[in-house]
Amino acid sequence: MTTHPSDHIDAMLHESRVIPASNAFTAQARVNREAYDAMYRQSIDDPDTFWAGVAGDLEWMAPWTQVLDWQEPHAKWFVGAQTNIAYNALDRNVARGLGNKRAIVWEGEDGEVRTYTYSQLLTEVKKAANALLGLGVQAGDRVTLYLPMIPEAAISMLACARIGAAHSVVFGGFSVSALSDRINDAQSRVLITADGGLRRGNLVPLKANADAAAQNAPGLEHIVVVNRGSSNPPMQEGRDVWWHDVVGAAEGEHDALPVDSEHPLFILYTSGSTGKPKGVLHTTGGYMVGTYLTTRTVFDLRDDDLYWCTADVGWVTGHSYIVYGPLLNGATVLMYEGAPNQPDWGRFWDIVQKHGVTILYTAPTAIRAIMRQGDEYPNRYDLSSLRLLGSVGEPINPEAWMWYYRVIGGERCPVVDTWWQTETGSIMLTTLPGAYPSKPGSAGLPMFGVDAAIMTREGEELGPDDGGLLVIKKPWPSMLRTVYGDDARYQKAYWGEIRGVYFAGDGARRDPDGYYTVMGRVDDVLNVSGHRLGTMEIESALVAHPSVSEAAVVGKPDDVKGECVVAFVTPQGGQTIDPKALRAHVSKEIGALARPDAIIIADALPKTRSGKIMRRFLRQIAAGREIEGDTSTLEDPSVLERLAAAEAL
Ligand code: 6R9
Repeated sequence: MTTHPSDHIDAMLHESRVIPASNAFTAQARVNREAYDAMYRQSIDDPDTFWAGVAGDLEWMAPWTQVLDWQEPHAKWFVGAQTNIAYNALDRNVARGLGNKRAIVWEGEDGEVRTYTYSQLLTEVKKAANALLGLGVQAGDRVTLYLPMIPEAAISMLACARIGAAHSVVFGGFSVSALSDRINDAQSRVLITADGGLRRGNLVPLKANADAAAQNAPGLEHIVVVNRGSSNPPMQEGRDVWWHDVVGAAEGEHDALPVDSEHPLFILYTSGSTGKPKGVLHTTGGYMVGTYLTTRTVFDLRDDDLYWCTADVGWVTGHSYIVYGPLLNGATVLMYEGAPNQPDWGRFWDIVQKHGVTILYTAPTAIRAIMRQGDEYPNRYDLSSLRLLGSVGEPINPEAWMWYYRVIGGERCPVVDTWWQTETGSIMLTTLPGAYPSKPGSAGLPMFGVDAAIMTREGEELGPDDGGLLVIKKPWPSMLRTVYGDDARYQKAYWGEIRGVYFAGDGARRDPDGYYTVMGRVDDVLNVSGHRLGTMEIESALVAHPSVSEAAVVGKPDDVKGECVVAFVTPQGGQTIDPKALRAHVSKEIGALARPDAIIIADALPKTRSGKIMRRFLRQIAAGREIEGDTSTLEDPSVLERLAAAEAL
């Protein structure tokens, strides 16, 4: 693959292929065209009836008095109802006869396999819930999780939900300071971690990071440690406890706590356009209904499916489509701990063949990385168990879409490209397989209840084929409720950009058939391998280094990662900047995922006379393009030539 990603955007705009699902798939689709049309209509015209109908599939310990209470921009869904999402995911499924069905099939990077039936998972979750209660965790508290992809991650999340404590999962690739910031922001008293997690054969030292983070997290009282790697980390007396001791010794009986529909379920931090990550808060009832419905319909889920989502539970995709959505539906979920290229690039296909995976949900960056290695890897394996493929996290270029469809799906499996966000909680745009044909590169049609539009900054709605800002005009059940501890930021960032609508931060276009093509972020947020990174966050990490005076970070198109990080830095008087040290510094401050791919050292940055850095020009320089646009507002336009001539380190 040698094309440039800017060509991908171009290709997306000119892509005209239309690929229907096979007749065999369409004939049995859970939602066919008539059903989609009718359901979508009702979900927009009469949302109360529509959502009450979906919620009726689940169990509530007290009924709602009102489906939606909307005081813009604050929504309450299933007002006054009580429920418990862990109860719905586990007890309810055991009660309807799924006790012996496999809930989680886990494969470690080292090849170890562990299986939990719904009954076994329920027992483990009850024990973990009792262990957390024993450590003093109460309903309404926040518990931070910093775990590898092991079953205990799902067990911990469900155990928190079971006792009404909100979980805050911090991705295992985040650094010590990112972890302590998140523990402090959420005021967690308990952290659940592991000695380590396997990644490319090495044990990522999670417990050592947790110890270092605890130094700066004075409110932390206990660290629960799962023994994943038998690496024997130091345990601090009185503070640290082993998972196998506290969960192992806990009672196997526990009644799930009925909580209000609007009771906090989790906080998940995500990058925005300022330096400080936002704690996106999701609540119980609406999130449960949204993830339940979308998993069922988008993935056309059946009783005998073996469903595999390759995301990490540290991201929202892991929350909604590894843990909650699939388990609410009584599905069998495959969970894999490690890297896609361990021991080689055939690992995903080895897993598909070995376990008979039927539904695969992964990210374009993984598809492109695997595609680059050639067709030999997938061709070595029998992938005939697959019947549906999904994509999430960033725009998928038509070339990668076609490869996924052809080589992985054997032209037999529909591909669902799903657009959504940490904030939306569940899938918002996608083309339901069996209802409408796919258009490679385009996420497609709105999901139930999603009233999407394309607008200008001024709030003017645009017609077909005009590029603009993607907005959602009505509240939906799984939407975020606020930014934890900062409701003003919630109001401003999401409902204050364009009056009266939810501002997604993405640019998009809708074609005359109503299909949405999402082009990417319009704010200062990068999407690197499907991970959201704020340029301001990286800039503040860079200027925190003693050798750096000023920094500006921009994204550069990348064939595999989608985007990569380019940092422009000016030295602090008299200092020399060592790119290697600077990269290590960013890894330490945020995590390896934020490490700049290129560093350009300059004597000055392009600024307007009022001192604003013109990132637009930096993006052009980073991409090696000609400088375009009016440079006359710059204080010193000659800076641009010097930057363009500078070597990227
Ligand atoms: C689920 C998730 C959200 C941002 C979003 C957008 C990009 C996600 C996409 C997509 C085009 C898709 N994005 N899915 N862009 N097509 N199918 O990824 O959540 O980590 O919060 O990222 O990712 O830019 O705004 P999150």
